[in-house]
Amino acid sequence: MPLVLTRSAALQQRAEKLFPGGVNSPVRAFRAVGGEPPFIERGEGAYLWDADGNRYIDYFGSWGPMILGHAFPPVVEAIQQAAARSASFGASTAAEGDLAELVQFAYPSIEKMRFVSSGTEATMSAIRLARAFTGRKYIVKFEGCYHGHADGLLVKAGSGVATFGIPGSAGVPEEAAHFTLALPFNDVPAVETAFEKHRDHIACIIVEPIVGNAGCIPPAPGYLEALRALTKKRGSLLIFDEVMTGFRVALGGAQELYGIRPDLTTLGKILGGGLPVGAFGGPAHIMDQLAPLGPVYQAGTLSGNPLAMAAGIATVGHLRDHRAEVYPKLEKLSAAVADGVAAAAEVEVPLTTNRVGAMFTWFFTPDPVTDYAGAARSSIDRFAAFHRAMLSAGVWLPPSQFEAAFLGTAHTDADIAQTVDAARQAFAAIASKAGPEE
Ligand code: KE4
Repeated sequence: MPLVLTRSAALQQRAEKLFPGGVNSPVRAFRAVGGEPPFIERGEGAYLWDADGNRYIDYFGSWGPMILGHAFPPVVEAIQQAAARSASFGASTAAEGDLAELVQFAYPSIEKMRFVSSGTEATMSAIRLARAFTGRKYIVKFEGCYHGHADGLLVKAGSGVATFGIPGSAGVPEEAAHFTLALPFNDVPAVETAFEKHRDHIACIIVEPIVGNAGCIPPAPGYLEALRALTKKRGSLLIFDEVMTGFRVALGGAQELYGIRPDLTTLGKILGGGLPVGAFGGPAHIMDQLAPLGPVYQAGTLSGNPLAMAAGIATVGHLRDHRAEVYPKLEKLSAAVADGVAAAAEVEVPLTTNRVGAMFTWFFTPDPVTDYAGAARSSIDRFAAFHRAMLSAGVWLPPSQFEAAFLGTAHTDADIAQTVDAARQAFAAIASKAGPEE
């Protein structure tokens, strides 16, 4: 049954007069999946309600942060209490140290850190630091990985850049992208060749250790170890961009899961419990290159904002204290929904499912997806039809084939059953419309 989106449509009409595409971030526009984007009015636990009162099971969680579910009471209370003491001072507060100590508990590789207000700021700053520390200019990233929208990183990027099929972004002068080498993910020889060619001119490799921005693509066995060995051998820094994987696939992110110690780590999303927080960190001898101690400048008016710190402390503190039950629960529920939907597709629609813990993607292709080229072979039309059908059935999925879906601790077995049932009906409808060639 089609969704009633009367009030959302009116809000979208107004929004398009105020914001390009009616949105404050491109991927929210639903351009890749068609239909009008519902305007969300509130969330609670695993659910969202839109402006017309439609309820959705949320497998998106604000692109990752809401791992404890929406309006998690300890987080709400922490923000309210902090707000009553004023929202911002522009001066140091104890809360920054409290959250930093929680980060250090989960990420032993982070001796010192800096809080910023977004993942983009975290990766941008980490790269500037790596270039200063090594005295080198080139950086290596991977096709389909997205590290935010800093000029030098919008090269063969994932997420919205892949969703809209734009090679990079207008407005980025070639000089800004010149020192960015974009290589295929899960391809060790490509990295070896890049080092052969650029020798000791590569400052760092920045990688999503589990790609989420091309859809979910796990590292091949030994791949991360190879990146670690190659960067050590060549004197380059290894930056794990754990903005998405941090606190998601394990309390200590991918570096805990795979036992790899990067030189620098970037964090975001869950770190702020839904409020704007990013962070970058690593060994003190690298981090102390930052002003006011060293020559690398990096700053932010709202860095370490008291409300954001309060939300982060409540979120990360809960994950730390309850990690023994949280992560096994996320694993069980995520396996159930990922495998359940895959099984529902079996007879109707070819599907490849990639999952690591509570991040997963159903690719509309029968072939394995181990890099961006593989993800790009998916049927975007079928994904769009699936997304629309699931939305109508009250299931909110990321509006792009090149994004990961997420689960949180508020999801229940009943939610999973409803989701799998909706998928079964969606696949039947897709298969009935498909021609023999699809
Ligand atoms: P932000 O600047 O959007 O806070 O973080 C950038 C970023 C950095 N690194 C990784 C691994 C990320 O996933 C992101 C942001 N993720 C996208 C969605 N996959 C943000 C959603 C959006 O652009 O609206």
